[in-house]
Order: sequence, then C-alpha cells, then structure tokens
Amino acid sequence: MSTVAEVVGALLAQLGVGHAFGVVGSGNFHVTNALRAGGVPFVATRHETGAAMMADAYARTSGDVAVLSVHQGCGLTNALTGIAEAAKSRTPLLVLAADTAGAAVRSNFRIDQDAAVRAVGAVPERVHTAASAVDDVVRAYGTCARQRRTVVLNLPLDVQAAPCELPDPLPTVAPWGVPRPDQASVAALAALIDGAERPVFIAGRGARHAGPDVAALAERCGALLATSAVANGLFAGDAWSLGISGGFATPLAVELITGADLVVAWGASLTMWTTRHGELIGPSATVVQVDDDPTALGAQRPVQLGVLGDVGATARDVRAAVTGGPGQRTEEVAKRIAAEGRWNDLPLPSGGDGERIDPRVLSAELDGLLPAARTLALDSGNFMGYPAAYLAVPDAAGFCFTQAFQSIGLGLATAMGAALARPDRVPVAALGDGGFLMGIAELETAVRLGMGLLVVVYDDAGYGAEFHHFPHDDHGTVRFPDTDLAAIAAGFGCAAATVRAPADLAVVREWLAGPRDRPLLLDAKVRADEPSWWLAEAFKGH
Ligand SMILES: Cc1ncc(C[n+]2csc(CCOP(=O)(O)OP(=O)(O)O)c2C)c(N)n1
Repeated sequence: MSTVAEVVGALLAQLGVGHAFGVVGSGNFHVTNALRAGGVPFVATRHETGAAMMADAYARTSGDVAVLSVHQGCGLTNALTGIAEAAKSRTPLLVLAADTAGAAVRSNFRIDQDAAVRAVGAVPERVHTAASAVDDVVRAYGTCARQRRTVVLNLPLDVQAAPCELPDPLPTVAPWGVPRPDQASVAALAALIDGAERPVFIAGRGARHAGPDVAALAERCGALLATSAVANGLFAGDAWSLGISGGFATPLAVELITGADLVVAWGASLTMWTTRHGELIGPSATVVQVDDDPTALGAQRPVQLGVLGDVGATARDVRAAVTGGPGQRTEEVAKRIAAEGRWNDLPLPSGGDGERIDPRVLSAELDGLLPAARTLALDSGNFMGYPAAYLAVPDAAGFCFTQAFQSIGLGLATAMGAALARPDRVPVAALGDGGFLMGIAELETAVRLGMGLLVVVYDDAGYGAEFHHFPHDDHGTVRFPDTDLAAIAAGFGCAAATVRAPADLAVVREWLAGPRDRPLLLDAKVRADEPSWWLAEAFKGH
C-alpha cells in the first residue's frame, strides 16, 4: 500500500506538471521523490526563493504548470517572496508545502500556512484526509492550471503518511475553452477602431499567447503596436512595432503613443509603469481594455470601453467586424520607425574612462555579441532599463520579467528557470550588484547544472536606485566597498571576468564559442554618476 505523499506526487506527474524545484527537508522528501519517480524533472536549489523563482519563470516561459516543493514552516516562509511574485503575475505555479500535523500544536515549524500564503495572494489548498487526497489534488491542480492561479497545496505530515492508493482510472483535468466576447462589445470596439485615425495597440501579459491575432487586427486597421514590459518581444520583427510602452520606451514610441487617438490595451492593465503615470495616454485619446478577467477591466485607470473576453478570440472577432484602413501606417511613420525605432538606433555616449563602462555602451555591445536566440531575465534596480532597452529579444518567451512584486534578488533564479524551459537559447541574467548578492546562492545551482548562463552584473558598488533617489543624503547605508564579484563567481566555479571597457567583452565571444558548460559572470564596473533616464519616472510613484 502506498502513502498519501506517494499518491500526491504520482498523481501530479500524471496530470502533466512540467518541472519541479525546491529544497528538500523531511516534510517534503517523499512527495518530491514520488514526483521524480513519476518522471517530473526536479532541481534542488540552495534557497527556497530561488526555487520559487525558477518554477515561476519556467511556468511563464513554457506555459506548463510548474511545481515548487518546500519543507513545512520555514521552508514555506523562505519562499514567500517568490510566491508573492508568482501570485501577482497569475503564474500557474503549484506549491507543495509540507505542513505540521493538526495535533502538533507545539511544533517549532508550526505557523498558519493558509493565512501566510493568502496574505501574499496565493490560493491555499490542503490535502485533508487520505480519503479526499485525490480530489484535493485535482481541485488544486485545476485551479492552478485553468485559472492561472498560484496555489499552495498544504500537506500535513500525518495525512502524508496515511495509506492511500492511486485511483483507476486516473482523473484528468481538461483545459477550459477560451471565453469569447459578446457581440455588442465586438461591434463597439470595431466602430471605435474604424473611427480612429491614429490607433495604437498595447499588448500585455494577457496577450502573450495571442500575438499573431492582435498583429493581424492591427494590420487590417493600421494600428501601431507596443507592449508592456512583461510582454516585451511579442511583436519582435514587426515593422510597425514601437517596442515597450512606459519607462523603457524610446522617444519615438513616446511621441507616437502619446499622439494616438485610440489606445486599445490587449491583456494589459495600463499601469503607471506602462503609461508613465498616465502621461503616455493623450488627453483626448479613447481608451479600450480587453481582458478575460473582469476585475482587471478599468482597475488601473478609467476606460471608455471594457471588453470581457480572451484576447486572441476578441482580436479575431473584431477583425471580422472592422472595415479596416491605413490608420497611421504611413510611409513617413515607417521610415521613422526604421530609423529611430530602437534604442540601438540612437547615438551612444562615449565608452567611459577605462575604469567604469557606460551601462548603455555595455548593453549595446552585448546585444551585438549575443546570438539572436537568447532569453533575457532582469533583476530590479536603477540598471534595469539598460538591458531592457538595448538587448533585443526574439519573442515574448525570450524575455522574463519577474517584477510584479518589485523585489530585488530574483533575477538570477528567474534566468535559470527560463533557461530550463528554453534550452535552445542562450540565457542572460542582467542584475545589479545588490540583487546579485541577494540571490547569489543559486550560482552554485547553475554551476552544478552545467548551465551555459551569461550573468551580467551592472556593478555600481551600491544600491543605485537608492543613492540616486536621495542624491543629497547620507549614503552610508546604500553604498558598499568595491567588491571583486568575478573572484567570488570564480570561487563558485563560474568563468568570470571584470569589465571596465568594451574590449574586455572579448571574453564573451570566447565563452560563446566554447562548450558553454558553465556560467560566465561579467562584473561590469559601470558609471554611477547619474541615474538612468527611466528612474526619474519611477520616483514619482514613491
Ligand atoms: C527585497 C527588496 N529589498 C529592497 C528593495 C528596495 N530596493 C529597490 S532597488 C534597490 C537597490 C538595487 O541595487 P542593485 O541591485 O545594485 O541595482 P542598482 O539600483 O544599483 O542598479 C533596493 C534596495 C527591493 N525592491 N526589494
């Protein structure tokens, strides 16, 4: 007779979870091994936050449900920052959390796990008894996969140990169909589009599965295309794409988005980041939002029309209903996008003084060195506009932006989870020195996995976002002595180099040409005399 722990692991493997990550302790030992025995690959990380972020990034990049496995109490609390990020991003992440037995009221590990995960936006679930175990797992998996929710399935130790059998036949969880918009909404949106002269479409996370549908409608009605940061890459290669809307936008994108008379947000909630605190939406523009989640419609700012429906289905239905026209796809706009549509088209500052490289130059040089088939993940901080602006990505799966909770320290593990989902691409983690040192434990994991990961640290010897925010204050809390991050990374087993000038980047070419069987870390000593251009925008929100 098998146990509940074994049934939970085997059943999840059967239901089709994609990849598992975690730190194994006594409480999640058996369930993790049951997952592995069922064929689910598992990565043992060095910190639960790293595991949570790898699982989150894996799920975002692959589209599959990913699993995080943690020990009861402290294993779960260590993962909470990552769970919050996943929950805010509606990542289909299933957390298997061991829990103390109901009667173990004095256990050191005891906390109110339901309350803890509910507090960060995840859905608490529980395997209640051996008799209900299968139903409990199916319910948790269904909520996770069908509703794109981050679900924490608590597994009390006494229930885990109880005898249990896999049912025959095994249950299945079929996906739900996509919700189509109602006809009146389709007609209303089609009329607005046909009446617009300068339509712009902004696609967000909810459009990542539907890029071609949105682009096809845009083509018919002459709309220009942009994305929120999370959907960066969705329209890569489209001649009418303006790139990212928001703080990272090019001057041309700012001009054309601000000049739109109709802005349609596709699976984008038009946050202060995407609209630069509303500045990118012209005062007379009509704003429409399309989303399959009614609570998202109008949540961030008022909209003249809210359309409830799947983004892809809505774009297809509206395409059949519009008359169409050239919109703002004129020869002049085409020429301008071709000439100044990317940050890399604009003049760069001089390289630096040989001691400190300019972060724009560093980013643009890396863009030229790296193959197009790449996956870019970012940490948080002053630096992050530079890689977002200058490093092109091949498509939306090529960009992993775990910034819904705005935590530093998540970027390295994010890059690793995305890398495992797309082993055909060169993964790049762009980090500040603060975020890198916070998440450094997973460098050992990357070396152990033989991961060909490029880690670029924009090293300004401090929390740049903070010392630029408060330029006239005491910086004793936010500046640090210069640290030899290349030596630290080499100690972990990475290839590593210090970068002070573009010529130092020759090491990247050599590493790319080689077996790429270990990470390369670049400790790029960057100029820190001025804040990045987008940070001034961000400060307005604090
Ligand atoms: C977990 C967490 N702690 C603190 C902060 C506040 N914070 C935002 S940016 C930042 C500094 C980041 O420094 P670094 O990673 O070196 O990047 P830089 O700003 O220097 O480019 C801090 C401490 C945060 N966002 N997340």
